[in-house]
Amino acid sequence: MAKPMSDAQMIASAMRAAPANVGRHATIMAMDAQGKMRTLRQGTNGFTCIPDAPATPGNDPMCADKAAMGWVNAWLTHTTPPSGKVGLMYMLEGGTDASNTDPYAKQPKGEHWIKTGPHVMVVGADAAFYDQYPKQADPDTGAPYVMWAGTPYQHLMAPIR
Ligand SMILES: [Cu+2]
Repeated sequence: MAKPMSDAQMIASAMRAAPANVGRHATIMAMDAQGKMRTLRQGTNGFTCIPDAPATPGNDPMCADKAAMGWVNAWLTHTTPPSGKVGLMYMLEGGTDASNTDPYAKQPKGEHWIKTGPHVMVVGADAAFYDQYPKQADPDTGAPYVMWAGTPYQHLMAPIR
């Protein structure tokens, strides 16, 4: 694991997840070693940005609106995401995920990490929304695809470049 970032470094990392004008006014939260969230800076625009997760090989800060943050918290606590709340998340630095099928995989099982370039995510939508998109275990990450399909945490990964 990389050496821990300072609070200032975490804030800078988190803000890079979103367009500058969103990151600037966002709340910044970081996860401690126990997986608990800590507020580094209070924001005003309803977005919460989280710095790169050092446990994954890629640089993957994220920035979530209020509904998406509820979804993130549900994922972290293994609870059911609130229903009927569609959320938007920015990951403009891209991301790496251990698995496209297992929301809690920490390492790829035999296969490679799922690498996605700069993208936005849509969480909490109806199944019919996700049914429009591919759901392969090893997706083409250059076009929109569903991550963690068929789980309570399925979401759309939509590259923007
Ligand atoms: Cu993502």
